[in-house]
Amino acid sequence: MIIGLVGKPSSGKSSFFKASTMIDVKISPVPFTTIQPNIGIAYIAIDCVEKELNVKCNPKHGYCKNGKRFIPVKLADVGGLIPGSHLGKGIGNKFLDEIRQASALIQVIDASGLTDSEGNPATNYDPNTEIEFLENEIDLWFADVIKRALQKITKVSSKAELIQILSEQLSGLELTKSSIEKALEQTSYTDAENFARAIRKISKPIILAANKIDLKHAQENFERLKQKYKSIVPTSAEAEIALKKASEKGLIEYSAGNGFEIKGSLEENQKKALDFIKTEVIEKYGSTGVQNCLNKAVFELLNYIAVYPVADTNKLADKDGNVLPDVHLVPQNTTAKELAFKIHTTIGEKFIAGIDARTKRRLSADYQLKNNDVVEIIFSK
Ligand SMILES: Nc1nc2c(ncn2[C@@H]2O[C@H](COP(=O)(O)OP(=O)(O)OP(=O)(O)O)[C@@H](O)[C@H]2O)c(=O)[nH]1
Ligand SMILES: [Mg+2]
Repeated sequence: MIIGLVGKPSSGKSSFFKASTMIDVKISPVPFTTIQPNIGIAYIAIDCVEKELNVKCNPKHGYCKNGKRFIPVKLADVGGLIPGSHLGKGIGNKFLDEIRQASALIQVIDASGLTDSEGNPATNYDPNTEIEFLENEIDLWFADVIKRALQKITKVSSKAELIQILSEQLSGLELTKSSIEKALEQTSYTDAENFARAIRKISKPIILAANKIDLKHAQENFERLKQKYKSIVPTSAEAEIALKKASEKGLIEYSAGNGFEIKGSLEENQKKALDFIKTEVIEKYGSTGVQNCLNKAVFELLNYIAVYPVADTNKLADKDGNVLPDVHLVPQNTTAKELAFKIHTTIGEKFIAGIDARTKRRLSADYQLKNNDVVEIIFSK
């Protein structure tokens, strides 16, 4: 799965990226610092089922710490968008092609209101303005990609054929047939711009990260925006970077998504910085919000669930004996057979049945998986 970070210049996209991946990318208050996209691995955190099932897991991907399972996802940080990017303003919008395959977008906004639409210093800029223009720029980029694909369509004789052709032509956008169908219910594909807006909303929903929440006025802006937008999470990417660094140095005990405990002896400036994060971020919002925002993108915005495939329901392991080796993040209503295809095309094609590891019950091809299901897929050899 890919999650894309979008937003105006200087909102803190690269800071959010660094806070999530700990890859040392360039961060600066100068607009358009990022030109070449940054791609890295971030983690979605869930309560691992190892405790409930009384085993110790050996993840093949990601890791498990204190019962929290960290599942890798791809995160992409791209350049800043400004009003008119679709007309080539700023650095244009072509770099968005890097996030064609994204399942969800996180718009990083500067909740402090201390930068304007182009990322330059300002006082009392209303972050609502950037939320609105940004969605529009994303939709117009999407419309461009879709228009180019639609040019190749000449004659269609049925709705099913239309959906088939659209899904082939738009395959680069990682769209499901059902999302195309839903968009077609709202508008005709010949109205490319409205069709693009509809399908963008369905296929690449946006969650807001109200970033720089540690700064003055950010709280009041956030409280106001919260009334209008359902998917919005207060974040301080800068605080998350500082906590992860302090943790690496052994100064604090910290696990992303929580508060922290001081354990080393601190210099005066380190103590001051950590005190600030504690009173301005952790005590007000519970965490720096970065982990929370990634999690919400997957579980609330996309409504995904986590499932654990295993090769042996008694040992809860793969064929090499790794216990609970994998966790897959899949859309709600994913069936046992669809999961088999996600694991491997051949396993999907040779699917016989699934087995629920908890009940040992047999699961049919169209069994809809539930969150935290542990399943074995039986397939013909
Ligand atoms: N106080 C505070 N400053 C932040 C936070 N996140 C980012 N910043 C600062 O905001 C400025 C811009 O951060 P970047 O991460 O480079 O922003 P960007 O969105 O990647 O910018 P472009 O690449 O130019 O589009 C830097 O000076 C960061 O240190 C935050 O949570 N709190
Ligand atoms: Mg950047």
